[in-house]
Order: sequence, then C-alpha cells, then structure tokens
Amino acid sequence: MADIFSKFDMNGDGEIDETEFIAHWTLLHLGDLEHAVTLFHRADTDKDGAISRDPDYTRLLANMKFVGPYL
Ligand SMILES: [Ca+2]
Ligand SMILES: [Ca+2]
Repeated sequence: MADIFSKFDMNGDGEIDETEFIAHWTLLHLGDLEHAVTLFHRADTDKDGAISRDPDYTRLLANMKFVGPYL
C-alpha cells in the first residue's frame, strides 16, 4: 500500500508542515496554492501547524473522500 504520508513528509520527521505540503502539492500540479493552504489547514485537525500521523492522518484516512481526489 502506498504511503501517501511519507510522500508528503519530505524530510521524514513524521510531520507534514505547511512548506512540505505546498511543495509536494506544487510538484504534483494539484491546483492553485489557495486551495492547498485551505486543504492543509483542514487536514491539520488539531491545529498545531503540522499534519502528524496521529491524530491528523488517521482522521484523514477515515475521511478519504475529502482528500481522495487529490491523491
Ligand atoms: Ca516533515
Ligand atoms: Ca496537527
């Protein structure tokens, strides 16, 4: 199974920060930056400024229809 989280976590520290998220987003040509920022802040479910495996990523996987089309 492809680990989407690892792809976004470019420096491998176990968290996806906004810079990494936007860098990967841009790399994949997924859409405009405003959308990326909106999505990032929605994905950061506990609002600590980074997407971590737990709880953010776990919650994302439980709600794949929200990110599915972009991954
Ligand atoms: Ca990281
Ligand atoms: Ca978070």
